[in-house]
Amino acid sequence: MIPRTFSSFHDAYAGVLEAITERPDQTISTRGNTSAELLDVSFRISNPRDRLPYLVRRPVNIAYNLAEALWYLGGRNDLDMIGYYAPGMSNYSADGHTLTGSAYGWELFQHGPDGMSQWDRVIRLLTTDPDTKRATVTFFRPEELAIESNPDVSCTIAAQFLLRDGRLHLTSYMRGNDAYMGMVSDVYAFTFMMEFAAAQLGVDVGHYSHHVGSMHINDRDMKNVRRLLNEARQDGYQRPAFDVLRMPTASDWNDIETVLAHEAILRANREPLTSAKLQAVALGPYWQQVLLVFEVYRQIKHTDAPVQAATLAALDPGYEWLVRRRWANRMPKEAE
Ligand code: 5HM
Repeated sequence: MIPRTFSSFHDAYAGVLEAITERPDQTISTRGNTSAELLDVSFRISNPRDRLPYLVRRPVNIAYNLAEALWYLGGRNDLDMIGYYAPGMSNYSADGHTLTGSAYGWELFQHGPDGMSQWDRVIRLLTTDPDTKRATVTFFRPEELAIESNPDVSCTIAAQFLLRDGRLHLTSYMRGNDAYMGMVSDVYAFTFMMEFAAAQLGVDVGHYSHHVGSMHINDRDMKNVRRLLNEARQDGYQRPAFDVLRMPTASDWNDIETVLAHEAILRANREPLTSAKLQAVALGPYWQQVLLVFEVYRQIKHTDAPVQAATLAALDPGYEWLVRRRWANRMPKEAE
């Protein structure tokens, strides 16, 4: 059995991967993928800010994780932004320009006939009726299955905010989740948005719960998963420890808009983010760090040179750890 509660996603990740590799319910083969599958997987993370795995065998693309969370918060569905961080996303786009099922932000922030979005309504509900059981947003739409060979059917069915004892919890419900790849970015983005919602409500962050009907590992990833588990399960293993970043409670939509505006400049390679420019941006240190990650990614995507030592030196230690390992071949010579 997978333990019900983990303190961090790092621990949950290894626990879920181990359970699927060691005790899968069955092997499935659907839409060109053969996978080991475990049904009805649920776990809770007691500290949702501790939302990243720190594994040398799988240094996550932190630029992608941040970009996806912001792409959602920006209410977007364009392939331009998300495809820059994950070129493979183009396979999910039916028209080559937009995403449908994966564009969770589009579902969250579209305005309905009442002039409000799903997000607006749950924030209002939680404000007026804090004990509500109704603060639910839905992503999966029945029509998605009516489209023949739809490349992008929403994997997340719904998510529910629960405000209890002054803390905001989030529970998400997914029909299917790729435990090796998709789960990392899904948990990252959902917990990031939950922290932003808590800031809007002026309450503490509670716990995050993840419920999945079909949790699976694709056969093509199995070798990497076993190597990763060898790392996490070796005798005396201790995960790298970093101070968990806390989104400032005063964060608001201006921060999101400012970050997205600068992200677009960096993505288009219009202007590098020098330290003088960063200091002039109207953002606090937490959000400046996000831009620094995007600057690292700009240097990687738009130049052939090693990432600048000064940019790395300005990064938060946890981000730096990930960047150095993810793009080891792009680090400056004096790097460790
Ligand atoms: O055949 P199906 O539509 O389930 O294929 C999509 C697969 O992408 C999911 O089963 C899951 O393995 C992965 N996925 C994920 O893990 C996709 C999305 C996009 O909504 C996601 N997480 N957020």
